[in-house]
Amino acid sequence: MNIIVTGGAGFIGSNFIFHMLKEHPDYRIICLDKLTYAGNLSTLEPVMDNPNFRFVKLDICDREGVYQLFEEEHPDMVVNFAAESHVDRSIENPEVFLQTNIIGTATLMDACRKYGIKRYHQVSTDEVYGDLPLDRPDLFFTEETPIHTSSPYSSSKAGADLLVLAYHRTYGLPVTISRCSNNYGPYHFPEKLIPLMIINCLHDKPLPVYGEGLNVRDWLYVEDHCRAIDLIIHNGKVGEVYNVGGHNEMKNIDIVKLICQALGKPESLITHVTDRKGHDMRYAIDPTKIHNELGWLPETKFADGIKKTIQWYLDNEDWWQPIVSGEYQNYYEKMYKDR
Ligand code: NAD
Ligand code: TDX
Repeated sequence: MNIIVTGGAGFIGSNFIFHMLKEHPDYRIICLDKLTYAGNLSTLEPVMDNPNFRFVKLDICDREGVYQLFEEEHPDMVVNFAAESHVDRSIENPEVFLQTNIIGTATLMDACRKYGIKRYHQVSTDEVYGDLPLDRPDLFFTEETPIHTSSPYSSSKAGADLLVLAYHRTYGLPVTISRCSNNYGPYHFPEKLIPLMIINCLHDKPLPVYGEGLNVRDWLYVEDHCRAIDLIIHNGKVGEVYNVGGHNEMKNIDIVKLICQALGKPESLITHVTDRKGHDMRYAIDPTKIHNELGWLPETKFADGIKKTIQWYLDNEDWWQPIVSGEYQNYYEKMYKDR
């Protein structure tokens, strides 16, 4: 089995590559990644010498390059993680989100149509469903929940999802889509909530909580997401959407307090800053379908996952220090200085 994994130098894509090479040692994995600010080649160092792994620096919007790679590799499957993924950046500059997340998805699927494919899998997000109110804990996102997006990021992901389903209906492309809740774990880029709070804590820097910090996210350990995608690409039904989440809802402020406590830092570091524009209130996934059809259940409890994640950042300063001391500082200054 030859699988092209796009966006494999990012957070979830790299964890997925490690998972696949371990669980399916006879598969060949070709990682296609543009290496944007969020892509990090050093993440893939542990597998670079694996004869069943190849890295190719390429933009998923580069039609010629993508077609050439298909001619060289004859992939059986494509799993598309490549995306601009940060909501705050999409609020500052939507255009690159439309380009990569929508045009890039179409380019990959055109290659799949031209050369033939057993499966195209789109890694999507629960953010396509918009948000749920805090006072209705009985409500969850199911696969039938209408698409109702809030940010340029989620709108671009929703646009891609609609296109994926259209390629299935119009051209018969064998597609599946997974819509997962917030992931956390090793190799999470430091601009996102959990790694940002861990690293700021370690530097005794203020911990910028948007608004009151009452927004709720449904956190899933990244390895559980990778297992879900592995199951969907092998056993999922073509043309179907699968929600992935572990019923682990937490308020942002509680996550930040927990990180302070785990690192022995005072809660006085917490600084409430101006809220995110259009900030989604609550995400909560109903994972009944993937459980009933594919037998998937999350394995890592949040209490264990967050401990492992904090320990990983303590043990892997070599990975995150070069990131936070480079261009990231300009980003941080721009996003947080006058907030
Ligand atoms: P990330 O930002 O850490 O990684 C994205 C990767 O894609 C990077 O390696 C980057 O270099 C690459 N990339 C960006 N533009 C590209 C392009 N034009 N061509 C080729 N490569 C390109 O993102 P992540 O958090 O790992 O998310 C991966 C996927 O999962 C995304 O599609 C995202 O929407 C989805 N998702 C993420 C979460 C989450 O909590 N992080 C939750 C649900 C779904
Ligand atoms: O400094 C911060 N302070 C803060 O309060 C940051 C970076 C975030 N937040 C809040 C905003 C959100 O309510 O924390 C919550 C989580 O924020 P992010 O880590 O930016 O994630 P989110 O916006 O929920 O989106 C993530 O999950 C869904 C991923 O980035 C998306 O790619 C995925 O689709």
